[in-house]
Amino acid sequence: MEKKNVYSAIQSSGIPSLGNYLGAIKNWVDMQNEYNCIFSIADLHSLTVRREPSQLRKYSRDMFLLLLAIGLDPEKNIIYFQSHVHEHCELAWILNCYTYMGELNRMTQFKDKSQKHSDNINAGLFTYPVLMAADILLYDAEYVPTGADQKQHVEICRNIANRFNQIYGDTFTVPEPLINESGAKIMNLQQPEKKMSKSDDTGVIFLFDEPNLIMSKIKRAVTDSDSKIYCSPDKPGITNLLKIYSSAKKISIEQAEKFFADKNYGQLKTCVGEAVIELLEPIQKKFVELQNEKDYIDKLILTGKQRASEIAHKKLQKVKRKIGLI
Ligand code: AQP
Repeated sequence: MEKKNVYSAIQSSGIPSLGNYLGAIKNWVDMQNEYNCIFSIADLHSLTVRREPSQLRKYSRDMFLLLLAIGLDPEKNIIYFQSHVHEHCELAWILNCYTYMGELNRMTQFKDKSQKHSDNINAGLFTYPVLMAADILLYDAEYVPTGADQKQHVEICRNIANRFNQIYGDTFTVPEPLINESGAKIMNLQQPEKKMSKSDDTGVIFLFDEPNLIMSKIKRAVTDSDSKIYCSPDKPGITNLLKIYSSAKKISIEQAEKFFADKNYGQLKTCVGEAVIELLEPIQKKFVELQNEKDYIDKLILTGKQRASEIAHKKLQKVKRKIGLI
């Protein structure tokens, strides 16, 4: 049986957070044997917020190393930088002409990010989902593994693909989101009603945090005045810690609740801290090793670009033919 295609991406907008890891990239590793996987570092998406060029360069390269450090095999998977494949921008322009302002206006991420960056509400922030649709549709992805926050963007991608297919006949594969429930939305440790983001200043665990820092951030996590450990909408802090624990330990939420039933908040925090440290330590070690392999990494970056470009080029040619471009 032919393997199905999977596409996913991560912005190089900072040091990845525990949310990015548990909600998205950890699942990529689990998928690499079963699917044809194409993973990109969405450096163009990262431009929607102003960045220091040297910092963006560093975050982007570090992200590439990190994807290898978490266990993605660069031969099995196509791993590349979005900006290395110009077809993404070309297709995004075309798809802009098949996307309605009303659809984009409904995107909650646009609303959230406009609030967060009120001094720079640029058109890229608004059309972000169209570029994301181009990313996915270029590679005929059947599945898009993602955190719950990106579900709406996959929905709009499906709408655009269906609309295009209806007008021009079968052109794009219509993708489905794949959301891993236990890590789907890891919340900020200081504001557990808000998702953890790599660009947050506080309440975030970064994948390169040292063990002591991880433990102290978890010890300072906001909880509540009750003392019972279970998941509930009125216990967002405790629910978040249980989610982190169950996802890090690969157990169900119910198993985590059972394990902590007779323990107190202090014990919960220590166990969560230890689980996260145990999860991240081997990744951090591998990342440091890869930093010393510059030539090898440069070669992989080039190979990723070539492999992705080949697929993207064919698809864009097809689209151009269909819509009547010479
Ligand atoms: N808190 C989260 N819990 C679960 N999954 C999450 N993801 C992000 N935050 C969480 C998932 O990580 C993948 C990569 O995300 P991205 O970097 O492309 O964009 P984002 O969703 O905007 O991530 P951040 O960390 O919030 O970035 P900034 O701070 O730059 O805006 C996606 O699959 C996402 O769902």
